Amino acid sequence: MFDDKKVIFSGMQATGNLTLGNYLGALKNWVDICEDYLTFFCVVDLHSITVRQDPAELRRRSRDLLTLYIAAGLDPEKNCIYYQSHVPNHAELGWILDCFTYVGELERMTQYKDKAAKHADNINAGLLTYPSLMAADILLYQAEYVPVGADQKQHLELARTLAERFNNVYGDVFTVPDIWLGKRGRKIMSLQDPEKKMSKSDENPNASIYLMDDPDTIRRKFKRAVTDSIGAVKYCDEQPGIRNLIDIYCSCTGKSTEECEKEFEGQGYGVFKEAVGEAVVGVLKPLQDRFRELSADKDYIDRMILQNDEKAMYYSEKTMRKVRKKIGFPERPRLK
Ligand code: ATP
Ligand code: LTN
Repeated sequence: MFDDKKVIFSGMQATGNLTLGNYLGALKNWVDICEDYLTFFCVVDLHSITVRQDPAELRRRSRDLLTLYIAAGLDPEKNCIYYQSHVPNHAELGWILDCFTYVGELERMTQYKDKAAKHADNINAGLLTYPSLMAADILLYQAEYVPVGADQKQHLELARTLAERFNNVYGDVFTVPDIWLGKRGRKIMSLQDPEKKMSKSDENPNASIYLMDDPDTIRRKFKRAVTDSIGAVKYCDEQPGIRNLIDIYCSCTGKSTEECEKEFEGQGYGVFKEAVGEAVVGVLKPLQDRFRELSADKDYIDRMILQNDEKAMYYSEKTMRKVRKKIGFPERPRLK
């Protein structure tokens, strides 16, 4: 809580091309819920370097991601949209929380295990301590709610544990955050293997819809989406491919599962897949147009970056002053 307003914090990494999963699981929810809260939406570039990055590419992608937040409908005059690396308090609190996190807790994280297996030649300490930095991001702004996809649940639980652990030693310093899962789109699955989540690092380009895919590519990918031989548009466990397509369709159109099942009753998968493709094009096309427009307006984006850096510094510094004092770091002397 700051200024009598509840706080929302979330972030995304600027690595790889964003997918429909990132949009429906996270970004779209941010836009839907941001009203009435004090909000911070961060491009978490410190997190990105746990995996080796090309510098020019990282810089470009980070800028694109920040622009995309705005293109998706987050007004940067109202929502604090900024780069993590511009606010050193993230790194400082990250270190402090490292000292309150047990190695065993970090080694249990499934994302760590997955990434360590994938990058066996670079299992660096940052990959392991990633979740305490993520906790720092959230606790720095006293966030009540963190809108993310279901895959981030384990990290959020650690953030809660660390807030409680710290508060038990030093009194009430941090707000204990809650995960905010959207009603739909919590876990969008791969179009080629509906048992796997849609991921920007999937090697098969047909498995994911990228936010910048052109309309024909989107239509084609849905046409090729893996379904089953049952032949009915029904939301059930036996039909994971169809269930995923229903989730996507409802998420993009605002319709309910029942409405969708009814709409496509007695119709083949071809008609349904085409409709899902059109629904996604209808959502992504305006986003892409707005993105291109904004990208061309360099001054506007630069101004928003500077303005929001200050805002993020202002609020995070409030928390950090308290933390430094509680821990026992010496105050900066003031000369008379
Ligand atoms: P990678 O696959 O490379 O690990 P990612 O696609 O999971 O990356 P992240 O940057 O880790 O992307 O996630 C950004 C946000 O998008 C998070 O809130 C995450 O929960 C959400 N998200 C990612 N994939 C999905 C998905 N398939 N369905 C719903 N939400 C998702
Ligand atoms: N780990 C998150 C990205 C992230 C984040 C955060 C999300 C870093 N810090 C703080 C919410 C709040 C992911 O999506 N991979």
